Amino acid sequence: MQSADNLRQLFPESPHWHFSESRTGFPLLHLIDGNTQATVSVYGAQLLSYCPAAQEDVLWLSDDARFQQGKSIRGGIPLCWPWFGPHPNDSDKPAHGFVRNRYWQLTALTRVGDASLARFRLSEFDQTLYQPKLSLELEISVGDSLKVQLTTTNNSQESATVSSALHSYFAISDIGDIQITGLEDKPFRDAVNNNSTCLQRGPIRFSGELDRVYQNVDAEICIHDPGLERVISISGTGSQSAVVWNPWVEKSLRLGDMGKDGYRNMVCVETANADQDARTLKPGATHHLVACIQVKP
Ligand code: TA6
Repeated sequence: MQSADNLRQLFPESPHWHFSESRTGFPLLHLIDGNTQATVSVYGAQLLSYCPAAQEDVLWLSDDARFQQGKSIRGGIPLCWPWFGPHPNDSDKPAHGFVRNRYWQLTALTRVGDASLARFRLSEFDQTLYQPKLSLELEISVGDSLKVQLTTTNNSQESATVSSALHSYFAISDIGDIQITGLEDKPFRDAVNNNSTCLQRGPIRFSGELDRVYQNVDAEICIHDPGLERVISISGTGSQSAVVWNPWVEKSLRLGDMGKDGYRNMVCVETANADQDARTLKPGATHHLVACIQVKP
């Protein structure tokens, strides 16, 4: 595990990046581009915060987020890989895979144009959890927009199928006041209605727990937030599925780390390769799952 001090030696701090530690000692990377800032936990290679200039944080992080080894951090952009949701046939394995509960290696910090870029890598997997010889790289680019790219490479001689998601938690004024566009007329699996397949009619609005996996996603998804007077735009590439989720009251209590009424100020819109959008990589193949996030006034 690279400590904050190790990282300072490897990547001498600059006006564009510096390191700190969470209250539990997790190394944190702070990326700066002018008046735009982002914070990334090396544990999980997980974005925790993205504040464009003159904007409130675009990402939501629970007040009760646990920074404990072996647990996922509630908020930001957790990485779900190599399976999305419960393990397909082994309930003893962790939901959403295992890479969000691992320390990654920070391998590069640099400037590209007028953006600050960080690259992380995870290539050693616990063989009891996962056998295929795949490797993972995450690239985060912070500038006027945020680009998150999760790259899977199949280093084996066998094909491998992976489902995954950039499980983005967005900060909103109030769940009752927002609406989400860009998924109109798309089919979705409704996880709170016996996984039935339905069709999206009009914009998405919230009045209770909502947990849907949309397919045939091919356009920008927008979170319209009149309370914060902004629109958060999410565009995916290498993805034809998207997950929209709010746990509401009961599920928040069961989760236990959503904070008091935290559900009112967050919504997940996840750029994914989920369900039938899982991807099969031939030997030597590479797949990029990318989310581009920006705020429009
Ligand atoms: O992406 C939506 C979802 O699959 C929900 O069903 C809920 O389980 C959520 O992810 C959070 O999962 P987690 O394992 O992070 O508590």
